[in-house]
Parts: sequence; structure tokens; C-alpha cells
Amino acid sequence: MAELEGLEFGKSDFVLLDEVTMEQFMENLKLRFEKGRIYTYIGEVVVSVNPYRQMDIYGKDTIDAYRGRELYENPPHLYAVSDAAYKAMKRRAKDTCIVISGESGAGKTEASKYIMQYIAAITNPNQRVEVESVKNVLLKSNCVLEAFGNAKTNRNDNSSRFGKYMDINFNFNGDPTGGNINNYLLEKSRVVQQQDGERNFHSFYQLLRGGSDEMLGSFHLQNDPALYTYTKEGAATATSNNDRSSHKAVMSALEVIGFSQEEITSIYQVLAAILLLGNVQFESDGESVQIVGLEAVNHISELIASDVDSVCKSLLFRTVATGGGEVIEKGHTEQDACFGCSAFAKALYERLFGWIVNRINSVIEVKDYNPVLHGKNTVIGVLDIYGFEIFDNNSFEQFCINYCNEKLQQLFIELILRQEQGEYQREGITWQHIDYFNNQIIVDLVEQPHKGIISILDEACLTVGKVTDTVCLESMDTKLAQHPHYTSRKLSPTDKTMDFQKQFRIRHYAGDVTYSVEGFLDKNKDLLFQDFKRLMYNSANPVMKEMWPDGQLSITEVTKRPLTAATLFKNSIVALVDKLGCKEPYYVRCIKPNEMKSQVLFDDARCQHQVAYLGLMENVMVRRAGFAYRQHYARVLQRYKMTCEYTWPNHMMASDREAVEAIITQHGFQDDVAYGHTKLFVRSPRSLYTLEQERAALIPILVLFLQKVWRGAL
Ligand code: AOV
Ligand code: MG
Repeated sequence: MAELEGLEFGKSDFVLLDEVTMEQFMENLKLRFEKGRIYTYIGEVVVSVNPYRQMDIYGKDTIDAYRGRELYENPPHLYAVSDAAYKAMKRRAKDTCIVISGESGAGKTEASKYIMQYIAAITNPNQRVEVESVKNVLLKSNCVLEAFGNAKTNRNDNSSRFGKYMDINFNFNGDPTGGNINNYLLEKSRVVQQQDGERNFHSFYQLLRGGSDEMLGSFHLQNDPALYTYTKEGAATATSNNDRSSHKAVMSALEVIGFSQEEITSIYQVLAAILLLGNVQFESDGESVQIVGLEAVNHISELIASDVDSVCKSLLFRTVATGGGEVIEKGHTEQDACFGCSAFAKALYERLFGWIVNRINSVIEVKDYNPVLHGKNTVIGVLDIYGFEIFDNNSFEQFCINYCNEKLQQLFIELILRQEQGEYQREGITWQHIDYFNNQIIVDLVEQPHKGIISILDEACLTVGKVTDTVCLESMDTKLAQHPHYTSRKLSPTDKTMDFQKQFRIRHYAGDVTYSVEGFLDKNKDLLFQDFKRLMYNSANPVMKEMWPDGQLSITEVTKRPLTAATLFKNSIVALVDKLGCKEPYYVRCIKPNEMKSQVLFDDARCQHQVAYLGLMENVMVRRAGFAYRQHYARVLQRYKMTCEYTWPNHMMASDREAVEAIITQHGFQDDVAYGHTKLFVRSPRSLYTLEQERAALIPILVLFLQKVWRGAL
């Protein structure tokens, strides 16, 4: 209970509020933000408000202050939960995870970086070379993944456009031995199109602005993003990132991680090929389609180590198998050619990103680990995934991202309750039930087999013939008409805020989002002509070939319909939730104080909305209804034994528990606590606060006493 800051900074744990009302909660949150206290607890959950400025709270001194300490011994901090997760992992051999949630721009990615830095700083005290190298790769991988997976959006200059879950493995010493990164649904549509005011992925601008003249020359590029269709929209958009210096940092990070020069060059060649693909134009004379000017295609073929004829052929024709098993080449319409070209550009980027992640994983995977020799291999997982998004124009990507946030909210509800319940049961203490808004109904709306939106989309994608987005919307309207969290213009004709043909609305746990169904089916089908896969598989560049193993199949062998994008995403999120569900969870709940990226503005309404949908009030209630604090007897004794005559300096009782009972009884707190099998449970934080104050008052006296003993005066 971090009351060490003094009351002028507000309550450091929301559990300490006099009354659990939204008003008091907001007052406290605001006061702390204004006083520069960006972290506050709800028990073991850290609530964080984005300060939008560099804070002097992440240095070595702070790390030292938090290392190995209990949560309530210091002011609230990310480092304290990181340490708690680390201790649970090390002392109790528990797999733990830190789940960071909050909307876009709330500070999740920054938090995940501080957590990683903390774990890196407190481990490997003996500086063993192999452990240092694992740590280094884990830290450097952030820089690379951000370059390729982040972009400037209207909400966040450095928005993660992919989800990241990183497992860090530890040996019995508690030192990192390796790790694994899972990435989720990269927003690849950004490669070919961005909303007004947004940019493509950072990597493109970094290459164009930071690449050496020699490198750009050999890639047939010029150092101006305005010259390329895919980067021109974002070319003039300023960000807080310096693309040039970031390029250097990424190149050096790639080297440190262990990418070979050949691999690094190949990565940038793929980027260059994508930029040039964006500039390829098609024209039709009514009969057939041609490419306008062959310069770009020549350069592309060189970059992807193919020949120009094969590149042209893939852009203009597709191979199809007829019913009779015959294989024919069918010329594209101009529209098909454009569609194919941008699908190719998006797929190139997605494969590149996936390959980079796999390559990093191959470096950090735990090798030669023998559980018999080395003890149990334990894990801390850190989840930093895109936050809930409400844009002006919400498409398939927002639909997936918001579904993912529903799943994580579900997990939060389930784990917070389950954890509490489990702990009370284990310790033999009675538990009171608290009601939550359960968002399962929204999760079902999206993912339920046969009836949910994903099923309806998949069905539309599988239907032979031309099913349009509008037809699919009609089907949703029919099947979901009764659902309380779904609506559309057809179902609410008076609601003029929605387009009849194109939009539907979901009442998410975090707010209403209107989605435009346009492009949903194409994005869900995620069609890429097999010809492009073959083209890349046949590349003379072994690195690129490796990115396209499925290109070896001929068209007659490609019989099975691939799973749709939404179903693949759903499966990956279900697997993620399963993975998190079996670990001991720690939560960081991030709040974005305003839309202006201001370091002083606390927008009450925006913040209150986030507090409400994150379920923070219920979280406080659960903590308060039960016992807000719990601690192992030995730890309680060690900390407070000086406050009781029967326990100082040592107790003579049969067990630590009895000694703790003596302390509690001496202070008259017996009605405020319960004795579990291994832990003391304290209902009101005040009792602990009193103990803390008494201890703080006694320490100077104790120090004087010890000094006298040392000097021989006593
Ligand atoms: P997000 O990860 O939650 O959004 P970020 O972690 O990228 O948000 O934070 C957005 C910006 O806020 C950062 O680029 C920093 O400028 C600032 N910021 C956040 N946390 C801190 C902090 N602790 N100290 C200083 N500045 C901070 V998204 O990835 O868009 O959902 O998809
Ligand atoms: Mg992020």
C-alpha cells in the first residue's frame, strides 16, 4: 500500500477511496495526473495515465528501489508489477503474464518497453555472456518490430499496427534464456492505402529518408516519399520520429540480432519492390491489358531476383484450372490487374514481417534446455496488442481489433474473478460475489458458430457467384436483427447517422462503433493469385524464396480453400487467450488523458468513459468487498515484527502465523483480518497503513539503538 507519497498526491490505491463512487475515482485520478503521479493501483492492477512527456521515473535509481520489493513498499509503478510477476515466476516457479490494455495511444507499447527494460536490468547479475546476448536481442527486437509494424495514425504517431505477445523464458536462476514472439494480424491494407493524415509503416519512410545514396541507387529509388504512390499521402505528415536516425538504429539492431548482410539487403529489397509496385500502371485497349512503361517492372524483377517476363506475366494473367483439369492462362481485366498488384504488395509486406518475426524467434528460441539439469523453464509473457479503435471510417481491421479487445476484456473479467475466488478458496476464506457487465454477449455476436458475424462473412465468401458487401450486410441484418448489440439503418430506419447500404453498428463494451462493410469480403477472402506465390518461390534470392514456401504448389494442387482472414484471426486470438488463461496474470490498464497529446489536459469525459468501460470501478469493488491485501505470514512478520513486543526481535511462538496473530491482536485489528492457510488477509487498507506508519516511526529509533549497540554504548 504505497501511502509513502503523502496525501497531497491523492490515494495511491483506489481501494483506499473513502467511498467507491465514480466521482471520487475521477477526482483521485485527475489529482494524481496533475501532480505527475501517472500510476495508481487497484490492488495489484496498475492504472496508468499517459503523461505525454518524458518522466524522470525510469532510471537506474528507480529500478534499484523497486527490485525485490513488495508492491506496497514503494509508490505505484510499472516496475512494481514487473517485479511481482518476476518474483512469482522465480520464487514459485509460476508462469506469469503481464497484460497491457487500453485504447489506441493510451501508452501500452511504452509500458511494455519499460517492463522489458526492468526485467533486463534486474536479471543476470553475474553478467553471463550468453544471458546478456539473449537480453540484448529481446530489447533490440522492439526497435525492428516497431519500424516494420508501427505507423502514424490519427490517434497515435507510433501506433502498433500488429499485436505482439512476447514470452520470455527463464532458467532456475531467474535469468532469461530465450523467448518467443507471436504477432497478430498486421494491418497490411495500410501498405497500399492510408486514411487522411496517416502514414504507411515507418519502415518505408526510414528507407527513403535514411538509406544511403548507394543503397537507394542500387534499389532504383530516390530519397523522396512523395514520388511513390504508397508513401506520397503520408510524405508531408510530420511525426515525432526522426526517420533518418531510426533507419540507422534499425540497421544496427538487425545486425545485433544476427541478421546477415544478405538478409538485411533482402529485407530492404522487398520494401523497394513494394514501393515500385505501387507505381506500376495498367492500361487497356478494350481487348487486353498492358503495363504502362516497363521501367518499374524491370527494377522490380531485379529486386526480387526474377526475370521481367515472369513479373509481367504474374501481373497480367492468372493461371486457372478448368473443370476438366486443364490449366489455362486467363488475362486480367484492368481492374483485376490493379487488384492483383496491390494484393501482391500487401502480401509481400505481410510475408516479410512474418519472416522477420520468425527469424528473430530462431535467434532467441531456447536451445539445449534440459529440465532435469536446469530445473523448470518458466515464462513471463508480455502482451501489447492494438487498443480499441473508433475511427471516422471503421473497416474490417477495426472490426478484428475491437473483437480482440472484447476477448481480452472477457479474460480480464474471468481472471480477476477467478483469481480472487481461487485465492479465497485455496486459503479457506469465504467469498462475496460482485456483479460485472459481462461482455460475453458481444463476443458471441462476433464469433458464435453459424450465427456470429464472422460466420456470416465466411459464408458470403464461400458462396459461388458475386456476393457483394451489400448482400452480406443484408444477410447480417436478417440474422442479427434481434441482437441487442447489433444494428443497422435497415433495423433502425430513423437513425440517419448510418448509410443504408454500407454500414452496421456494434455496441461494444467500450462504445458504439459504426463499421463500413465496404471491402469486408475482399479483406476476409484475402485472395492472392497463386501466380504471385510461384513467382516469389522461384526467386533466385534464397531469403525471398524462404518467405513463400506455398509457392511451390501448382494451381492444380491448390485445392483446399484457405481459411478466411477473420477465421484465422479468431483462431489466433482464441489460442492467445488460452495461453494467457493458464498463466498468473498481472494487469496494466492504460488511460489516454486527452486527444491532443497534451501533457496537461485531463479530459474528464474521455477519461471517465475509459474508466467505465475498462471496468475499473468494478475492479475496485471486488478488491474492497473481499480482502484488499494479502501477504505471506513470513513477510508480514519480517516487516512488522518491530511493532509488537511479542515478536521483536524474535518470537517464541510455534509458527509465523501465530506471531502475526500476536501483532494483529496487539494493534486491535483482529476484526479486520482473516487468517488463511499461508497468508494474512487484510480487509481495510487502513490497518496496513497504520502498521506502515508505526513501522516508519520506529525505524529512526531502531537505527539509533543499533548505532549505540555498535558503538558499545549499550
Ligand atoms: P499505445 O501502444 O497504447 O497505442 P503508445 O505506447 O504508443 O500507445 O503511446 C503513445 C505515445 O504516448 C508515445 O509515443 C509517447 O509519446 C507517449 N507515451 C506513452 N506512455 C508514455 C510514458 N510512460 N512516458 C512518456 N510518454 C509516454 V496503439 O499501439 O495506437 O493501441 O495501436
Ligand atoms: Mg502500441
